[in-house]
Amino acid sequence: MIRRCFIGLGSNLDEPLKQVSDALRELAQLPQTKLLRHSQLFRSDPVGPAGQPDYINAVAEIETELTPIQLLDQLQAIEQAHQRRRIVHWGPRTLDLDILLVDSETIATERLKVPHPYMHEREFVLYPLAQIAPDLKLPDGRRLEQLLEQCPMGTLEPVAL
Ligand code: A4P
Ligand code: MG
Repeated sequence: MIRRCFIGLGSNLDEPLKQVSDALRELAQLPQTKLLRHSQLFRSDPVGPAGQPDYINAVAEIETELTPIQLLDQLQAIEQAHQRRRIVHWGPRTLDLDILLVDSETIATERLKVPHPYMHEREFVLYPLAQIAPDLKLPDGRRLEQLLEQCPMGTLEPVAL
């Protein structure tokens, strides 16, 4: 079975632009997986604890034969390879890979919650997502367009590379 998934990428430590660009290449190399497209890279102020560096974020769309848990395992292996330091919740990180959506499935287990619980209110997820999937709907029927209306861009800006 092939599933279409959206992955959120974020980094604010150790050359965030390189962390996210490298991670996009690594997504493309996952087994049984095809990288279909990805957004531009975006810069924004941190959401959460203040005093941490700016973030770089992007969203990627993939097609995969991996199960959602297998995909999570693979993403966590990539995070580990980027020497992610898990210190503070919502704190600085070298690389954060979130599964945003898996087709129109809803998953509510201890290890995996899909849609990602905060995606609908985060400008650094919604605007990159809109670049690659403007007509997207969440499993609960809400349209991306609607969510964007309630989510100002704030400090988010595309990075010119
Ligand atoms: N997990 C459950 N559901 C998922 C999912 N859909 N995708 C579990 C990925 N993982 C999922 O993750 C903890 C556990 O969540 C995993 O072991 C997995 O089993 P984590 O990434 O270590 O935890 P965390 O990052 O400390 O917390 P959380 O809630 O994931 O933080 P977020 O939501 O990732 O937010 N500001 C800007 N501007 N840009 C950012 O990217 N990111 C954060 C982190 C805060 N502020 C930010 C940004
Ligand atoms: Mg996370």
